[in-house]
Amino acid sequence: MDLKRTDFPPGFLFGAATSSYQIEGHGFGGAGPTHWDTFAATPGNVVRGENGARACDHYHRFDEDLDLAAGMGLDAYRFSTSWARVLPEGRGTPNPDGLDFYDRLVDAMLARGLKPYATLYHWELPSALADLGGWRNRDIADWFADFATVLMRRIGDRVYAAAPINEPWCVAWLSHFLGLHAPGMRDIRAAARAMHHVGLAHGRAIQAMRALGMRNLGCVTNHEYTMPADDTPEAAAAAKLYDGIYNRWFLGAMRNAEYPTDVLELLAPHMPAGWQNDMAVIAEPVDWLGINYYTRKLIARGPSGLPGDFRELTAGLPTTSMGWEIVPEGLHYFLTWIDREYAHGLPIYVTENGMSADAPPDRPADDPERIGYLDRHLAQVRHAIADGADVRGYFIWSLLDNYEWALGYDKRFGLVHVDFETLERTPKASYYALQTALAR
Ligand code: IFM
Repeated sequence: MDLKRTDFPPGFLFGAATSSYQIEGHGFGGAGPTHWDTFAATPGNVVRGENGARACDHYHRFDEDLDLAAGMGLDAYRFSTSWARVLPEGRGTPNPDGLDFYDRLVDAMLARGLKPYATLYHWELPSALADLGGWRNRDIADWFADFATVLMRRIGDRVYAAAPINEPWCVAWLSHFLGLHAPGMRDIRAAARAMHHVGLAHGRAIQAMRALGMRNLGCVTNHEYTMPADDTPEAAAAAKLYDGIYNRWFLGAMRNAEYPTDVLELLAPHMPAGWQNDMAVIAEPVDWLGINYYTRKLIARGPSGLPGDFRELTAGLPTTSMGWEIVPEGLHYFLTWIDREYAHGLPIYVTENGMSADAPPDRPADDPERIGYLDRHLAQVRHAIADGADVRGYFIWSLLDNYEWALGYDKRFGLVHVDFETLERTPKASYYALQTALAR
């Protein structure tokens, strides 16, 4: 790996990211059922019907996992908290074991010198709230703020930074329009409502955490570098709308208190009444912006010709084992564009970047492609900083191989290999490459 710590400004943070349902083992510790458990139990949704009941058993092995994170020389650890572990019914009586778990987890990070970066919600909605309409129900904003209060009353004094929701696009569009994640809906009215309520819940949770005196609060959005698949006006229009839904909707609302007009043309008929009155709450001030970046998309109009129906193409570039084209310059694009258009002086963190890679079965810790991927993306981070973007940190997805949602346990994003039979952890070559680079 070419990089060394001193290539980055003093204080630049290096971290790794994970999420609760993907690693903890949701079956342990009295967590309530979630919409991911039922989505996975419904045939056809998840490869082999796999779920997060055991995952990496981080619930019992977090000391070992945090030793690995600290042993790599990381400065920070980005984790998420399970709503259903803290409040098994989504509201009402907290689960004492759930609160104790996050309490111990945060202390364990601090004991190892890792700054805790908490995300309140990374996709496992309590089933009791899904039964009430989940993200389609406006009340979710208040339920979520109450969850934020219950949890952060316990750990908020020690988390270094917090963000309410990971990747609002996935929570809303991927899950309610494309139907590829829980709750697996394909309905434009459901999607429009989720697109709005996710932002409202974000704003209400920021207010709730501020009321507890917390600082260093942010938002985390995911982005795909979008281009038309060909020179036709249809492809240009499709790519523009895709970019609006994916890249401009949430940042527009959270940072500028407005939705992009091109996307509103599509969604306005399906939005909840009075949505305009919520924009100030959605745009509640934050202290930093987090961006998750993995790939680009070449977009053409979909077969139905309806707006919102897209075809996604590739152009033969090298891909990860997810089939995602590797386009590091997209990271530079987003860091500089977001710095210009949405940051308004706030620092930016790359809160997720990384790749899934298959390794030969007899050498599961061999991952030269990941070393190359990280090197090339970190070079783009440096380039963006040189171009004036205020980037303060970089988190690799992910510390461990884990549950990759609808793709089950096949896709391996970890710096550390996990044997899902024995649960043995083995640092990969990329782990050691980073360890060396960060010590330089
Ligand atoms: O595994 C996911 C994570 O949950 C959210 N961001 C993208 C990752 C890779 O798909």
